[in-house]
Amino acid sequence: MTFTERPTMTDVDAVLDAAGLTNESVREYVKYWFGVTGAERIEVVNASDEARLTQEALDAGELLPVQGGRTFSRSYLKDTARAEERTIVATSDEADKGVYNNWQPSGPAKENYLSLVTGASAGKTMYVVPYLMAPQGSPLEKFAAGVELTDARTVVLHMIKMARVGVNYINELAEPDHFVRAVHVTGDLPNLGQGTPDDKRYFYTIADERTIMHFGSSYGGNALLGKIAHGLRLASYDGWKNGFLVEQFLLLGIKDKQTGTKHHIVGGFPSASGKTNLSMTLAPDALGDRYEIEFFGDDIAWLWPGEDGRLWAFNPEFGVFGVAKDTNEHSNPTAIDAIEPGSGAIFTNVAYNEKTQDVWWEGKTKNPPEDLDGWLDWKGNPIADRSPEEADEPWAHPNSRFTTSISLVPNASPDYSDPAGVPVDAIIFGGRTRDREPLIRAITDVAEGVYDGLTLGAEATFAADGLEGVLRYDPMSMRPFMSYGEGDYAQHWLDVLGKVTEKPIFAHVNWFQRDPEDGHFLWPGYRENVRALVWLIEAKNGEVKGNATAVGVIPTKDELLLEGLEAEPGDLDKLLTIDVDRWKQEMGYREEHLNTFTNVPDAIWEAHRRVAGALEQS
Ligand code: OXD
Ligand code: MN
Repeated sequence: MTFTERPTMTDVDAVLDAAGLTNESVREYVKYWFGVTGAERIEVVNASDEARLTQEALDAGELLPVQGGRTFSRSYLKDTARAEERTIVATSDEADKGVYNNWQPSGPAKENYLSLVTGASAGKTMYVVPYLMAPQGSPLEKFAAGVELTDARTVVLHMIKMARVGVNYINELAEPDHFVRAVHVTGDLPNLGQGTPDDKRYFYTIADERTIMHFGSSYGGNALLGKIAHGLRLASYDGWKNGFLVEQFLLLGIKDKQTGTKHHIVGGFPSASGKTNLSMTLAPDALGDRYEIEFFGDDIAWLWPGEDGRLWAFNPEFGVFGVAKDTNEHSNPTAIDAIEPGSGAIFTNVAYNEKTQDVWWEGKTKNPPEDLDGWLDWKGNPIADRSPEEADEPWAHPNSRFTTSISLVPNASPDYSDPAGVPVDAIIFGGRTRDREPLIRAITDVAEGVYDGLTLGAEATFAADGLEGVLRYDPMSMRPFMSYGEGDYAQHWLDVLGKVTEKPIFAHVNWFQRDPEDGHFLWPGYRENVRALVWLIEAKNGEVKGNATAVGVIPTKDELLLEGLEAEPGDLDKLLTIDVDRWKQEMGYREEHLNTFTNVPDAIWEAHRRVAGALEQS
């Protein structure tokens, strides 16, 4: 039920009644923000509204049709990625301030937000999107319920794919007031001064009040509040206070078809280090008779110590919001299947052909389509009209995305929605690095594993961003999502794992090592990466011994399953050794990095000194 004139509060009650939204706390919250934002209409959303809302968005020109019942949206051209410098964690306690969380006191933050959004949704519909960031019935369900209020229909459509959406998820909360209040107001995008000193965008997480207040974007992590603002940033604060971990981790399973056993791996990778591709991978053909990879999630894991003494995990998301660039049959065949005609996928900021209703992005095929007729770049400009100077500009935005449902990924695990979660056998980290990091090094000591996660980093993507050989550190791949101090975060990791009696094994992986002479990649990557993961599981189970080094245990060549692998034997030798001098240099950078944090636990410094001492002796 919608209104053409701004409804009175009585009418709002009628809308909420008609939608069957009975949770009194939610109703109050909805009415309060409806009053503040000045929206003209109000609508409560369930997942079953997807087809109707899609049609409305197509009719309104917010979405364009893509062959096979899929859709395409183009965002405002200065609104194409998360704005980390505009993202703020606010609480009432200054002790929550960290290096990365842009902490502010919550009082002024809330006041500023109110002034920004008062009347800012005039003329628009306020969509009420009740959601759950967990499989229903999970032990962490209490922390997973939320209600996003948004004035953007495309945001609603993304939320329906990315989260479990519906009134049923919030009507019967054990504690009716215990839900995340997630307010999203788009604002007047062409007049927000993006990137100028007068930038009006503010993305606040009021962590200790479980409230999210975002203004000034309708893109991705800035706007799909269930995913990043709640599912990662706010939930990690909840986890700190309530004994669980929330990380930007993939989650996958390896099934051994011979023995019938399953093992589960979670892992953190800084951006552009292949996390989505790894999470959705298949076993290499040569190992396919023996192993099957099951997909659970490409971006977020919640982890907790179970009563059985193991570490358990689930993916709180319901969909995949993947970077389109370089997604193709070779790099990520299961993603390609999940966005085929009939999938209902939504593409954002890719290149679009207005005549054939096709989409394209860099790396989808080796070369762009030859016939330029109808092709528009992500900004909507015809490719055929480009001047010679513009010829090399990408067709798609580098952060263009596809959005699809986990259930459409062909190797989605039958257990991905199991409320019990799955037990975790291994925790891996992997930043893109051209040297120093071997293919895989396993770490059994928990403090050394946590230390390794805290010193995770990747090479700056462009040489100009940083010094050659110096990493951009991204602890546990949580740098943009840290909600409290890094030292406390490290201690929390130690505390949670301290409760786990069957410890997962840690490992650091690197698929990107290059030959120092000619720069070629030493490892073929993609599906072949599964070989390193199988070795890791065998190492955890004591089936292989490897070679001990100062920085962890590295596989011997015989232990890796190499059947069908196309790699130079010499390359493999380089991948399975440690460059001690480079490592010693790295230890100095690590020390500087850890010194930027306060309250780093002694156990972490001891781990650092142990590794440094072992390197000195190698
Ligand atoms: C991200 C994402 O921004 O997953 O990290 O979308
Ligand atoms: Mn992510």
